[in-house]
Amino acid sequence: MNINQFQQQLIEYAASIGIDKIGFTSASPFKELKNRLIRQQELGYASGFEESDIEKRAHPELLLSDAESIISIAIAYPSKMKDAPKSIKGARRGIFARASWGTDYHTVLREKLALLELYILTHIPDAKLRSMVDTGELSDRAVAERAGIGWSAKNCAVITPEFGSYVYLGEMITSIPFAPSEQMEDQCGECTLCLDICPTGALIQGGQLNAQRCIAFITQTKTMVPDEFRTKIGNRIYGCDTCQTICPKNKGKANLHQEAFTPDPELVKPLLLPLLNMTNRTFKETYGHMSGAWRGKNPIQRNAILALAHFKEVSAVPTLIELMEKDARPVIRGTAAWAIGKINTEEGLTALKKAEQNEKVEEVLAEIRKGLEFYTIEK
Ligand code: B12
Ligand code: SF4
Ligand code: SF4
Repeated sequence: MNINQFQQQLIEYAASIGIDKIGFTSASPFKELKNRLIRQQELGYASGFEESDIEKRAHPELLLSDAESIISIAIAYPSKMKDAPKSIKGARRGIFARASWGTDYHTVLREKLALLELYILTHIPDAKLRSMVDTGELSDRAVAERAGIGWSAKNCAVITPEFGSYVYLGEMITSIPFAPSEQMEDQCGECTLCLDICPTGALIQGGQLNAQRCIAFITQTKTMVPDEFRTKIGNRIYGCDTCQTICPKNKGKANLHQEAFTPDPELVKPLLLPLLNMTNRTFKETYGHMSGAWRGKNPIQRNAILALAHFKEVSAVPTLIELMEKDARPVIRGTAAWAIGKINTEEGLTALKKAEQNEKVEEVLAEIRKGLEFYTIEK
């Protein structure tokens, strides 16, 4: 088997099964990444969602014996939606970030990687292979950057010249000595638009994120949203795209060709009010196929309450009062209390005063009092 010839064949096969970009790198350790991961942890900037074993993250040879190379793949996802419904008074809507549009990308990329594995094994039966997407040990971005898929940009994303930053990444460690692809030059230059626009100042400097301040992270937590972020979250109910939508390298990159990621506008820009009373079962049936559903319905409902507060949606007050009085989850009761205060109706004031007498959980009581404070501030 001529490896160079097979590599070319593999590149062609990848294109034929809908992989938008493929690159190759050696399986040597990711030394710079290792230092960076240690530093991020020391600074308290990590999210906690990433693999905690830094050795495994930096050393592909620990994940596959005889590791020689890593194949990196990128699949583009859309930045534009057809027939987006309008968010209007009385019918306010939230927004799921683009990375949650259509079918969960983990499913799509894993299927493509499984096909690639099959193809390789039919030609090289004794090859050792190990694929991963997002939830694996490796840094998908660090692999993609070294495999020439794109450059590591100031907004942290790996940006491709063809599809902008709107690409999902995955990889396969292999025992085959494929030739490495050429790395790409940084193309951010002097631009700092993403750093300037980030609503929470989460981008500390080009390429460095404090995940604890990043709205994409905050929308996925299960606790009360810290006060300073409650208004900044806007109507985002999952993820945040702001540092990508502002990026000039994404201009004109609609990426509509991957059908699996075509969004259902009613699902990715859903009405907020119906979300609040959704059962677990309905949530799973309706949103279960989207990547944004991975943390369950609770964070989505909490974020939907914050979005209604953002719009000061008066018609939501009766439902919010019901949640504050009856919901079993303290985070939902507390967030509803805060939202009622923010929306600031007379009906809300009466309900908050009553709740102050009845609520037993200290964390929720604190939110009820914050809700009441809005009446002294705003009237
Ligand atoms: C944890 C995590 C998060 C966390 C933290 C994000 C972060 N920036 O670290 C949170 C929840 C905030 C998050 C948010 C998002 N995420 Co995320 N996330 C991950 C995950 C699981 C691990 C990332 C990680 O380890 N970060 C730690 C940092 C230190 O490493 P890194 O970003 O992986 O690698 C880069 C840096 O280390 C840098 N670097 C290394 N050394 C040095 C040295 C210097 C000096 C500098 C400047 C940089 C530098 O270069 C590497 C390559 O770019 C990956 C999947 C995976 N297994 O890799 C997906 C992943 C990074 N996420 C992804 C996406 C799409 C998103 C969102 C856009 C989703 C959304 N719309 O809300 C946002 C973007 C937020 C942002 N600005 O980064 C994609 C990115 C695709 C791409 N084109 O880049 C990934 C790869 C998932 C996937 N398989 O497609 N995510
Ligand atoms: S995803 Fe949003 S909050 Fe996070 S760094 Fe980008 S703009 Fe800032
Ligand atoms: S907005 Fe500018 S600095 Fe930020 S990633 Fe895009 S090109 Fe780079």
